[in-house]
Amino acid sequence: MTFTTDQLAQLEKLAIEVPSWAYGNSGTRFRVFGTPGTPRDPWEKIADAAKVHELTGLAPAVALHIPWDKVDDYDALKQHAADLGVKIGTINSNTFQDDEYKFGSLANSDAGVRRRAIDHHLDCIEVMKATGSTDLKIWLADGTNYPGQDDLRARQDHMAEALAEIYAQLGDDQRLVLEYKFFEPAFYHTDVPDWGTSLVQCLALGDKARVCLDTGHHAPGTNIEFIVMQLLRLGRLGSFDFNSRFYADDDLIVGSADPFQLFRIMYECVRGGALDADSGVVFMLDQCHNLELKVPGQIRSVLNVQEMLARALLVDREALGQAQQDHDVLAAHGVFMDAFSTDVRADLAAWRESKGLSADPMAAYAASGYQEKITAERVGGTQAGWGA
Ligand code: LRH
Ligand code: MN
Ligand code: MN
Repeated sequence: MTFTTDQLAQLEKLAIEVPSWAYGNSGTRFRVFGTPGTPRDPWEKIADAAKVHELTGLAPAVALHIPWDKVDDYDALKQHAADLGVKIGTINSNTFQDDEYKFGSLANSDAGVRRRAIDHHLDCIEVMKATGSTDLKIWLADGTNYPGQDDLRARQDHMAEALAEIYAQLGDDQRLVLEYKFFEPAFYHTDVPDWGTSLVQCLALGDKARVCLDTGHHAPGTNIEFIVMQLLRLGRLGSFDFNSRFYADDDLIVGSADPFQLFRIMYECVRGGALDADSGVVFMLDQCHNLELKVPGQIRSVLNVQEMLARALLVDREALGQAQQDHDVLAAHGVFMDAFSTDVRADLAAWRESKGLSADPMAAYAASGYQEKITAERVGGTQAGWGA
C-alpha cells in the first residue's frame, strides 16, 4: 500500500457534488445530440447521480439548477434523493435564459429587471429551505458586447445592491457563492469577470459570501492553483466547478485535458486544508457530456478527481519544505513531480474493495445493465437546460 494511515484519512474526506445538468442532453451552438437513456425530469437526473455515488462512493450530493430542475414538491425531491442515498447540494440560480435578461439581470440598468432577478434568487432560497441545501450559487451572464454600451461602474453598483438584498435573506446556515467568468456570453466586458471582482463583492456582503472557482472560466495560461491558494488563505473559497478545457469554457471531463493542472489544484487544496469539513469548500463538477454517455462520463470524472487528490497526498511535504528552505529548486520540483508521477490506480482499486465497492466502477457500470434499463425506459429525454 502506497498510502499512510494519515493519507488514507484525507482521501476518505473527499465528497464530490455532481451537477444535475450533466445527466441531461447538451451540446454546442451548432447541435445538441440526443443520448439514449437521458433523464426526462429532475427525479431521473437524481437517480443517475445516485448511481454514480453507488458505484464510486465519492459523490454523495447533487446540485440543482433552477428552473431547469423545477418541481412542484421539493420536500418530495429531497426525500427521493435520500431514498437513493444522496442529498441535494448547491442550488444554482438561472438568470440567463429569459428574454427579460437580454441586457443583464442583477447588473441591468433597468430596476424592474433587477427586481425580477432578485425575486428569482429569493425563490431559490425557498428551494434551499425545502431541500436542505446550504449553498446558493450565483453565476451571472451579465455583461456588454461593445465599449460604451453601458456604464461599467453603475452596473457594478447595481449588482452590489442586488446581491446585498439577496444576501440579507439567507439563513444562518446558508451561504451565497458567487461564480466568476471572464467572457461569454458577453464578449467585451463581464460584470463578474474574475476572482478579484467576486471577492470584493463577497467581502462587501459578509462572512457567508464565498467565491466559486470554475476551472473553465479563466484566460488560457492563468495559474489557477495560485487563485485556489489565495482564496483558501483568505477563507473565501466556497466551491469549485470542476471541468476541463482546451480552448474556452469547454466543460469537458475534469482531469482529461490537463491532469497535471488538476494535481496542482488538489495539492493546494491539501496544503490549504480544503478537505476539512470546516473549510466549507464544496468540490462540485460543472460539465456537459455531449458525445459520451453521461453516467459513465460522471463516474470517470469523480475518479479523476480522486486520483489526482491521491497523488497530491503523496507529496512528501517534509522533503519539499526542506528543499524549499534550501532554495534547492530542482530537488523541490523533483519531490513535487515524484508524487505526480506515481501510479495510484491499484491502490485506489484496493481502497474501493476495502469499502465493498467494485475495484473498477467503469466496468461495474457497463456490467450493471443500468444503461440498457434507462435506454429502454426513458423515451424522449430532453436537453439539460437550454430549451428544457
Ligand atoms: C456558466 C456556468 C455556470 C452555470 C453553468 C451551467 O458558464 O459555468 O456555472 O450555472 O455554466
Ligand atoms: Mn460553472
Ligand atoms: Mn461555465
